[in-house]
Amino acid sequence: MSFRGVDYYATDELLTDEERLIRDTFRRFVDDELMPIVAGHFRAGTFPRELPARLGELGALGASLQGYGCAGLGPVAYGLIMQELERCDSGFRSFASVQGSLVMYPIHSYGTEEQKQRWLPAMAAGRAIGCFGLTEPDFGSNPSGMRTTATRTNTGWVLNGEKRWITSGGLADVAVVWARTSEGEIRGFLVERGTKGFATHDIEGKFSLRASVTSELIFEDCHLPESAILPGSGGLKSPLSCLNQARYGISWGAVGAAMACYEEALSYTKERVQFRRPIAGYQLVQAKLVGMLEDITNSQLLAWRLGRLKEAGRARPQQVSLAKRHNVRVALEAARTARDLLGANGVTDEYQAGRHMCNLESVFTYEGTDHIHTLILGQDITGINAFE
Ligand code: TGC
Ligand code: FAD
Repeated sequence: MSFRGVDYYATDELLTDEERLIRDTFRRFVDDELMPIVAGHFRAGTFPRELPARLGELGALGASLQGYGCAGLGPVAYGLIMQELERCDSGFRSFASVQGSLVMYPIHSYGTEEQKQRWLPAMAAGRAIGCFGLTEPDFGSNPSGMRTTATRTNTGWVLNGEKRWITSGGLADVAVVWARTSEGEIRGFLVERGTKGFATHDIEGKFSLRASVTSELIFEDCHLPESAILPGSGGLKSPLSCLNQARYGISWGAVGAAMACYEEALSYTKERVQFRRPIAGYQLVQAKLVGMLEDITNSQLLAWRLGRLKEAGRARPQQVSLAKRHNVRVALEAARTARDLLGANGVTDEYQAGRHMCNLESVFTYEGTDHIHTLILGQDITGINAFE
C-alpha cells in the first residue's frame, strides 16, 4: 500500500506545486522500487548497486546544485527527496547525501572547471560514485587533529594516513580526502580508485546502516598530480561547509524515518488485539502515538522553516545544528517507541521500526554527534566555547 503521509498541520500547503510534485514522484519511487528490496539488502548487508543510476535518472544526485547535469532544485524540494529516501532507509539517504552534499558540493564549490567537467555530470547521472574522507580512527568529533598528511613533491602531492567510517568508500570511483599540508593547512584532494598507494577496506559487522557500504581508506605514499587538489579549499571551514549541506538534508531525512515508524505503529496498534481490544484503545498506547505525532509535526515545521531560510540565504550553521539535533532525536525516539508498540514483531525485519532504530543510532553519531551539536548551540547562545 502507498504511503499517504503524516500531515497533521497541513504542512503540504506550505509547499509549492513543484515541491509537492517532486515529493510525490519520490514517494512513488520509494514505495514501488525501494520498499520491496530494503529488508533483503539490510539482512544481507548489501547495497543495491542499481540505486545510483536510478537516483541519477530521477535527478536526486546533487539535486540542489546548478549546471553540470544537476537538477538545480531549491532546498525544500531537495529536503523532501531526502525525506522520502530515508522513509525507506537511512542508508539510501546516506548514499545520496554523501554523493551530493559531501562530494559533488565541494567539487562544485572548490574545484577547477576541469574537475567539475570530469566528475559532476557523471556523478549526477549515478555513473560515478564518490565518498568523503574526513574522519580518522583517532579524530572523529575533532577533525582539526587529523594526521593524514599531504606533502608537496615536484609534480604534485603525496598522501599518507588513514580515514575511517567512510560511507560508500568501497564503492567510490573518487574520494574527496581532507589532509594537512606541510604548511599546516587542511586542503581537499580528489583521489581516484586505482591510484597507487590508495586502498579501501569495508567495515564488517555493523548492526546499523547495513544497506550502505562503510569503509576505511588507506593512503601509503599515494602520489597525486597537482591537478588532484581542490584549489578553492583551505582550512577546516571547507569540509565543515560541506557538512552544513549534508546536515541540512539529514534534518529532512530524519522526518521521513520518523513518519515511517509512526505510520507502522499506528496501523499495527489499531489491528493488534490484546485483552479483547485493539491495543490502540489503551491510554498508555495512545499517549505514545500522540507523542510521536506531536514530535513529528514539530520536526516537519522546523525542516520546512530551515529550508525557507536556506532558500533566502539566511540559514546559519547553528540553525542547521538545531534541526539536525532535534529531528534525529525525534526520529530515534519514534523508532524506539514503534519498536516497543510492535512487541516481539518489532525485533524482526518483517517490520521497519527495528531497522530504522538501528540505522538512526548511526545518524545520531555521524555528521556531528548529538553532543557536538549541543555544544555548537551552547556556544552560539552563551558566547562561551565548550570545546576549548
Ligand atoms: P572552529 O575553530 O570552530 O572552526 C574552524 C573554522 O571553520 C569555521 N566553521 C564553519 N564553517 C562552515 N560551517 C560550519 N558549520 C562551521 N563551523 C566552523 C569556523 O568559522 C572557522 O573558520 P576560520 O575562518 O576562523 O578558520 O573548529 P573546531 O576545531 O573548534 O571544531 C568545531 C566543531 C567541533 C564544531 C567541528 O569540528 C565539528 O563540527 N565536529 C564534528 C565533526 C563531524 O561532523 N564530522 C562529520 C564527518 S562526515 C560524516 O559524518 C558523513 S556521514 C555520511 C552520511 O551523511 O551518510
Ligand atoms: P568520538 O568523537 O570519539 O565521540 C565518542 C563520544 O564522545 C560521543 O558521544 C561524542 O559526542 C563524545 N564527545 C566527543 N567530544 C566531546 C566533547 N567535546 N564534549 C562532549 N562529548 C564529546 N565520517 C566521514 O568523514 N565520512 C563519512 O562518510 C562517514 N560516514 C559514516 C558512516 C557511519 C555508519 C558512521 C557510524 C560514521 C560515519 N562517519 C563518517 C564518521 C562520523 O562522522 C563520526 O563517527 C562522528 O563524527 C563521531 O566521531 P567518533 O565516532 O570518532 O566518536
